[in-house]
Amino acid sequence: MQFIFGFLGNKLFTPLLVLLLATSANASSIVTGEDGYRLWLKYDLINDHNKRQGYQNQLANWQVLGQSSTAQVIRDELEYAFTGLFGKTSKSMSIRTTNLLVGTFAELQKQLPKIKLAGEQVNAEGYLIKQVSYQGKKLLLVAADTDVGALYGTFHLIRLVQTGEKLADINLVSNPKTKLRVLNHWDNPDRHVERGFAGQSIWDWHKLPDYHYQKYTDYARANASIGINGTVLNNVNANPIMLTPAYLQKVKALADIFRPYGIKVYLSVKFSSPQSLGGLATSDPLNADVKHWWHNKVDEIYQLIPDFGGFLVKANSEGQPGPGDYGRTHAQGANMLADALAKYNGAVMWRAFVYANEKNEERSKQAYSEFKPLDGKFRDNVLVQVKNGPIDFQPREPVSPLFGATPKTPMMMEFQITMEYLGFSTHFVYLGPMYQEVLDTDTYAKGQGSTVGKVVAGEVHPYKLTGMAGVANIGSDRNWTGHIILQSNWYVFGRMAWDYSLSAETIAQEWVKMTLTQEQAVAKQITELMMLSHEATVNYMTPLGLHHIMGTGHHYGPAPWVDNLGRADWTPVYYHNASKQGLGFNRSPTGVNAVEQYFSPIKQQLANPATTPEKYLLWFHHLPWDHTIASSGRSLWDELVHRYYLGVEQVKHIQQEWNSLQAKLDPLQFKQVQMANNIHVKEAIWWRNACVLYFQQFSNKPIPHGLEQPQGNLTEYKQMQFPYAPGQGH
Ligand code: BDP
Repeated sequence: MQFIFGFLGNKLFTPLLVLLLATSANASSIVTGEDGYRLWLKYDLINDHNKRQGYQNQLANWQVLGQSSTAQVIRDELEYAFTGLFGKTSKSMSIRTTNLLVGTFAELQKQLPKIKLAGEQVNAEGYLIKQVSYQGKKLLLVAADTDVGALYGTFHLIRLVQTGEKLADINLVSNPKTKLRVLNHWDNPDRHVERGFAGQSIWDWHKLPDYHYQKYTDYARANASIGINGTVLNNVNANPIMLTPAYLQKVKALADIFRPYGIKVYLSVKFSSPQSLGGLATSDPLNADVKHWWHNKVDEIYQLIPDFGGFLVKANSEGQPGPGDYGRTHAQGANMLADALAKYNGAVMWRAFVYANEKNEERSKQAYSEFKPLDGKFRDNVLVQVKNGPIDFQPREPVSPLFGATPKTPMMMEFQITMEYLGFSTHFVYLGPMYQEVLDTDTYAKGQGSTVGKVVAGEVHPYKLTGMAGVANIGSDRNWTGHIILQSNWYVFGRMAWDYSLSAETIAQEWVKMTLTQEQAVAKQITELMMLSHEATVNYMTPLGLHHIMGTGHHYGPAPWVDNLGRADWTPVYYHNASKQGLGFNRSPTGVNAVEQYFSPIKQQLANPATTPEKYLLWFHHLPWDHTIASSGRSLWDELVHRYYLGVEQVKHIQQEWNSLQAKLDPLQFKQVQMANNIHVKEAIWWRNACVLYFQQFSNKPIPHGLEQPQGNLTEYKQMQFPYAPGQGH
């Protein structure tokens, strides 16, 4: 990267970089192998002969009970999976020759009246996997209340085989801990994906409703395999065209494909649709014509899609219309839609990502101030969907104070899976540790142990509806997510939405074994890299609680110097607040007092730099450059620089370790990740150099002893422009 700067001065950067990478690539051979399309559902032959034989003896003669389309999906998946994993499989016709039986409790009990199954432990989407003795032989059962539960159980069983787990004497029950486990696609009708870095939208709206890509079915399979049961097809910055009759036909086509996989479709709606589509003079939620319009629209949708999930709404946020335009509250807006959806059991997911300039309140506090007073004012079929942190999907944020603060209103988690603030799709970043950090955070809402995971699952306050949403990283790229490692983020989101208590490491291990290698030692090595990767990214981007210092608009690369945008609270300088005196945002009681929104003892802990976790230090405090960092004894300046350098070393470590695995990995998978890693290292160095040089102007202190001087020149870093960076909003 430095080399390129030498040439470029203030010219545009991207095209030349691409050219250099292309000409330096090894063009002499065709690389074949796994291109990533099959995701974690690869089902390659199990290499270890004994293991393969063992599974085959236990499973290869199987039977799926029931006639529904979901039962057929289970049959198809078992046939496909076992043929791949074992080399052959056979559907069994009679119970005497069957060693794996899948079905609902009702169907299973008909076949096996003498066997007692603990069906009461299983909820509507859960399942039981159990080995029983039947007529002198072992029989493995996958049993559920519903066909979809049986499908989830089947995928669990296949996962156990893919990851080499033992099946003998298995007896497990699994129930999802949250009810709505949905992806949010920020996809526009023109196929541009806002904050998408994996090509275009996978939805080809133009060819729908008639043309059905295989990818739609494989998308449904992948989601069902991790328990995702809903998808919001379009961007929260919604285009009202989605609600027109022609587009609803397209939505119906997708809903029909997804239904057998237990996946409901939802739509993001624009609050002003009664005006733009219905020709009304207003979209005031208390206006009778407006209500009527929405009721009719909802009726029209359910005529086509009887199991339609409901609406996601971004209102009065970043220029979107909303009830506030008429002096109404978020609750009044949400309830009007909820009333229209209620008779069909549809839900409203109303976003809490709101911050208004006029309020003159610090941005991190606004969502809480707006929604906390509305607790108890929402209908039963409304969830408030809040981002994990109080600002905006930064590489690291403390949790939003809304979690736990609304005993009567379900807070639905919104995680970002797509890499908007994390280096797009060339950075090797596994988000499991970040999700786990958030879900394990104790809110103290009802005393110790009231973790965010439990709040979201309705275990702290008993919510009727619960949910978790993930902003999808999926696009038209052959490997779905632009980078093979980033598939793991889709995967871990689904697994944690099912069960917030699963560990990021366990999930990474599963994913690696299913996606990259059957070799234990290799899987362990890659898992370690994945577990390191998020912290590494925080280190070279935003260590010690820094935030919002990315490039303007596209959010690509460092830009801590930007100070001239439409609103102060869009600019990096507002957030890092660097001066000759020090660095950081004072959100303690001596500053904007954002800490007051947390429960005790968190608010007291965060009020004091000495008791604030170092990872959030500069989020909550403005500290002098010579402030001593407890864990290292270094000054703030030295620690900051050390962390920037550490981040780069960690990324280089990931790069080197990955390269050392060449002989062990599929050539195409290896190469794709290798190329991305090379970009990742360059960009981590870019981040480090630009940020260190920038902050040094204020600290006026030398680079700590033992660290190389940052290369490059701040003026050149500042002049870099990326007008064609992908994923921007428009
Ligand atoms: C921001 C994104 C913007 C989204 C917004 C949102 O930059 O594209 O529209 O979040 O979540 O992070 O509504």
